[in-house]
Order: sequence, then structure tokens, then C-alpha cells
Amino acid sequence: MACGAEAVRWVGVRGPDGLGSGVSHPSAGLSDRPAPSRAAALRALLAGPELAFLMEAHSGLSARIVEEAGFAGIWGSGLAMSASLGLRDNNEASWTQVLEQVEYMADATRLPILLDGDTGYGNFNSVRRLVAKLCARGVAGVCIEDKLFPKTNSFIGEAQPLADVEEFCGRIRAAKDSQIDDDFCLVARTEALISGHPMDEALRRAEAYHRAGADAILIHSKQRTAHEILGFMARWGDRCPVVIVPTMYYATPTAAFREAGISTVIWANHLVRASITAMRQTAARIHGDQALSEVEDRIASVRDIFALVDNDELERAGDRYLPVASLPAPVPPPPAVVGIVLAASRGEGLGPLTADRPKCMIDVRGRPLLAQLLDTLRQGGVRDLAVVRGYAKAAISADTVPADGLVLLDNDDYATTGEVASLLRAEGRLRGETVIVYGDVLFRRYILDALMGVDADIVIAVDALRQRAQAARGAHSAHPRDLVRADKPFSTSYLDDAPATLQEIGAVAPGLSTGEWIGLLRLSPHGAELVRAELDAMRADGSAAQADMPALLARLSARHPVAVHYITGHWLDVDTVTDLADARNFS
Ligand code: SPV
Ligand code: MG
Repeated sequence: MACGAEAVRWVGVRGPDGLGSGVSHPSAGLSDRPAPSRAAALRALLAGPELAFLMEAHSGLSARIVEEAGFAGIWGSGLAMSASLGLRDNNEASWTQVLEQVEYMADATRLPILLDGDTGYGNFNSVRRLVAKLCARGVAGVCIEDKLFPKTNSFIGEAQPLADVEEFCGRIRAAKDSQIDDDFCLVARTEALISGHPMDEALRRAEAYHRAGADAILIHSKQRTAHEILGFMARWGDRCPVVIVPTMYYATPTAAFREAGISTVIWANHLVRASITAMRQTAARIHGDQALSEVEDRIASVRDIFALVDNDELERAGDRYLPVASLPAPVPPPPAVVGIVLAASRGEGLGPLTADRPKCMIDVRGRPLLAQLLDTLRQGGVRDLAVVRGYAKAAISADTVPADGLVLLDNDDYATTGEVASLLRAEGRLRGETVIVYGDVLFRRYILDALMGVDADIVIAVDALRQRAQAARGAHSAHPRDLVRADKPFSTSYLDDAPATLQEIGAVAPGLSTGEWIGLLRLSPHGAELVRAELDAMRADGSAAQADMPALLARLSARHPVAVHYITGHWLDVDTVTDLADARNFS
């Protein structure tokens, strides 16, 4: 029987034989040809002509992320798995605890997993039990190292004692005799170089392990360059596949490994290390702020968690297995929120930076501003997105911004028309809940979330502090046309939660302005109808071609309440080089 011959991902569900070979999804019919076992997949990676890569994972979730990234196989790192349990890489977790951990990983992905089996957790007998259990749990292979139980991580201390060669060969033979799947892979790792022995000893051991039946040799080194590894390869040739772990010689170009004829590179601990950095930063920020708003759009969403653990599958399974009467009435998904991004203008204030692209395509920290804006909109649930292009329109394309269902519309008269003319290009999309935004604006996602929650047909986001902040910096107000006067100013009072309504927008008289519109507005389905009607009226009276968005909002507010949602910073637009410098510091 093959280990883990799943055709589809299964979520902790065993086949009828209880050995993980079954297909959990009944829709995969009996006539479906079984996919090759995961052990066969690992064997193909190890023995194949191309340089292969295994990425570290230490949990079901990280295993999913490795698969999502496109890797073909997983390294079940002893260091990362023990660290994720808060334990040391000294066999503090028992081998059955490791088995449970790797089982979660196997359940969470379809990828072959090479488990770091340390020394095999004892002698030949513990290796036999380990290999049989790994096969039963759909794990594709195991790597054992020629050290003594309990092990110590290779990067701690010097001259760790090695196992006797003959005794270690017995562990290898015991492993190969215990595998249930012919393709199960045993990788024998020699620590000879790590322990300070000469290359001849490393080669002697590798040869002995190869003869004992190892499917591949892992040659480990803790040097800062790959000279030991390349020296080993020069003498080893192609006796059998060689696996390496370039944690210490990380600066070596991957091409050098390819040229040396190495079979497989293990990126051994980089996800657990990345998660430590991310968790530390997030914890420190929340602790310091005693609030969440700064971190919300820098971390994965709750919806992302649901997707990673495949909540949809559970829903589909409920449809199959629950009695119909007990099923909750299906809730239709909410209609997608429409997003219209007005990105037609060049941005004269940016001079040569916009010679070949509109200002929304200027790089801010390595990504065009518009790409970041689209990400924020999508994360906020605005999915049905259209961008109205104009100046240097070829610069905005599916190659340069995240396309995912994006519609590109053109205002080819951008040089002689205003923003309302651009909005008219997207008029047909003004149906249902709609967000309209300038293409050169970046804002934190919580601002969009808050706008979506305002109970009004038309609501605009207004910064109550920007003018004050600019005055304090000695800067003039960059956007007199976006100044706003509402019927009440921003208030920090807990008790003052009455909504504010727009009275005037444009060049508001000095001293009367209560804030600055940030270029972001949200419409309810009825609000979208009101805007369509106003656009019709503007077309009829001839003002549509030249009008800017504040002019449209001024007209709307004369007939309908336009709610003002005050914010205090956490946004940027890019009109000048100073704005751009600010944007580049906006993370
Ligand atoms: C592991 O990832 O646990 C390894 C590789 O064994 S190393 O830490 O380099 O020894
Ligand atoms: Mg290890």
C-alpha cells in the first residue's frame, strides 16, 4: 500500500483502512486514478534532474502556507517544530509528540513531507517504529543524522560526538526494512564536517550510509561559505542524491548548488524565524498603543485564516452529510461592493517623475501606489473594481497592478476634462454599494471599514487635523479645493456622536473649514442612484465635462444629506514631491 495516496486534500479524515490512504471527498469517484503517493513525489524530487527545494514548516498552518507559495515539498524541521512548542531542539518533545505534529502538517497539505527525524530517537528499534508510523500517517520520508540521542542542534557547541558508523548503518537498514511504501525515502545525514572531522571522514560515512541503503545523503556544514559543500560534491560525484541545508552559507548563489550537481536544497527554518519577527512587532505595537488600528492592515485578516483552513470545504461537507431539515437557510452572499478609482491625471506637481506614468503609478517602497490602494480596497471588501485611466494609460495594466477581476476604463480626454468626466466613464458601474476614490491616495484600511459602517447614503472621509498639521509645519494647504465645512466640527468627546453633515466643499473661507476631504467616498445603493441622477443633471446643463469631484459633492449636498466621517490622519495623497517623500515613509 502506498503512503498517503490522497487525490485531494483531506482534513484529518482517514480512509477506510485508517491509514490515510483514502480519499475523503466522495465526489472523487472510484474510477479516479490515484495520484502518485507523496513518497513517490519526494523520491522524484530527490532523484530528479532539477535542483529541488524543500521549505520548512512546523505546523498545519505553516505547511499550508508552504503549499500556497508553490513549493513542491516540505521540510519538517526539528528545530522549528520544537521551537513552535516552546521547546529546545534537544529531543525535549517525545517522538510521538513529533509524530502528532507532523500528522497535522500531512493533513493540512498534499505536499510530500521529509521529516527531520533527528537521530531516529534512539536505536534501530525506535527507527523501525518511527518509519512504520510515518508511512501510516502519509509522511513521505525521514532524515536521520549520525549523532547520539538525545541530540543537540548542529549550531550549538563544537565537536559533538558522532555515532559509530556500523551502528548508524544498522539504523538505516532498519528504516528501509520497515517502510510500508516502496517509495518512502530515507535521507542519511552526516554531521562529520559540523563536528570538525576531515572531508575524508565525511566521504567515508556518506559512502557507508549509501551502501546501507540510504536514498540520499545530507551533507551538513556550518561554514559561512559553501566551500566544504562544494569540496564534498567534487569528490562525491553522482553516487546518489545529495541534500544540503544552507542556513549558514546563505549568501551562496543558488546557481552554485545547481552547478555542483546538488539534488535538493532545504530552507530549514525561515518560516518560524519570520513568524517570530512578525509576532514580536505586532505584540509590541498593540502593547504600546493599547489599540489595534495600527496593526489591522499589516496582518492577515480573519477571513484569510478561514481560507487557509478551508472553511468552505466544511460548508460543502455539511450540505452532503447533514439532514436537509437541520441545515441553516442559505444566506446569499452580500453583493460585491463596487470600487471606482479615478486615476486619469498626470500629477503636474511631480515633474519628471510622471514623465512616463501617471502619479498613481509612482513607486512607494517598491510598489506602485495604485497597487497598494487596490490591495487596501480588496482587503476592505471592495472587490468589483474599475480604474479610470487617462495620462500615460499604458503604464496601468494587468502587468503592473494586481489584476484579479480589475476593469480598466479610459478617459482619453483627460487633458481637457475634469474628474467627473472620468467618473462618467464608469457610470454604468454605479449600481449598489460603491466606493469612489482618487488613485493617488493611500489610507489605512480601518478608515475604509469605518466608512462602510456609516449609516448614510453618501458619506465622505474628512481629515479634521490635516490643515492644523500643515499649518504647524509651516506648509500651505495643498488642496484648497478639497476643504470642507460641516455643520459640526470634529469632536473627541465620547458623548458627542451626532453625525456631521456637509455644508460646503471647495475653497472654503479660511477659519470656517472643519477639515479636508481625503478623496474617498462611499455610496449606499440609493446613494449610487442619487449620484447617477446628479450626473444626468450635470450632463444636461453642460457642466459635467469640466467639473471636479468637489463640485459634484457640492451639488449633491444641496439636495441630499452628505455625511461627513471625520478621521485624524493615517492617510496620504501624492501631489507634490513633499507628499511623495511622506508617502515613502508611510508603511
Ligand atoms: C532542522 O531544521 O532542525 C535541522 C537543520 O536539523 S539544522 O538546524 O541546520 O541542523
Ligand atoms: Mg534538526
